[in-house]
Amino acid sequence: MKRANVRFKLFYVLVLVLCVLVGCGGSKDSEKKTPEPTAMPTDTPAPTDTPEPTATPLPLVNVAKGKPVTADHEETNDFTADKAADGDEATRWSGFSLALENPMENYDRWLIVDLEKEYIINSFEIWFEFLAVSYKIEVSLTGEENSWTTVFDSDGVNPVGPNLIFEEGFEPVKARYVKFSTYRHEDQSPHSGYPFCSIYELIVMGYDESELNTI
Ligand SMILES: [Ca+2]
Repeated sequence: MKRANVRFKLFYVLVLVLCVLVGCGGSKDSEKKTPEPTAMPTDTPAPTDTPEPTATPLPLVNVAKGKPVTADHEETNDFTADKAADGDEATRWSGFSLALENPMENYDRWLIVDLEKEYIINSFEIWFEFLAVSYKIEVSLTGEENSWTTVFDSDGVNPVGPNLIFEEGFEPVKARYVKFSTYRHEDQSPHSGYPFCSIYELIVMGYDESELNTI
């Protein structure tokens, strides 16, 4: 019996030795392994923007340049109505007012450009030498008395000069005649006006619709 125990112990010791030699403390496979670094995901290529369809630019030009101009008043022969649309920024039209001498005198002055045919227009620019009252821009297909549509009204916000440039846009409209006219806003005193309505250049931006259709 003792011999059996001795053999058993020897066998047990032998097993322990083998375990130590072969690593019975657990399978190497069970050891925690440093996880293999996962490959960095490749960047998903950003979707390329679908290019916006590019609108064909409108062939806007100054359709008032060199066109016939009339006005209700010309200060002198040097400041005639045509000077407001001759394309020369050094020449000007001036309509004289007696407002300072006679506060009850009518401030109103007007100037009309005949574009000579119908255009689609959508903005204007005025190079003032001086103006201290309100003004409107009206358009018409015929130029007749009741045919005018107001596309801009300064409504009391007035370009008190000198040498101010005002540019305004409006909804595109078909027109042949463009009228600039002044008036005294209700908030303006009779004495607030300057006796001149003076414009270096009235620029009207537009295009010929019939030419656009052939592009
Ligand atoms: Ca001019």
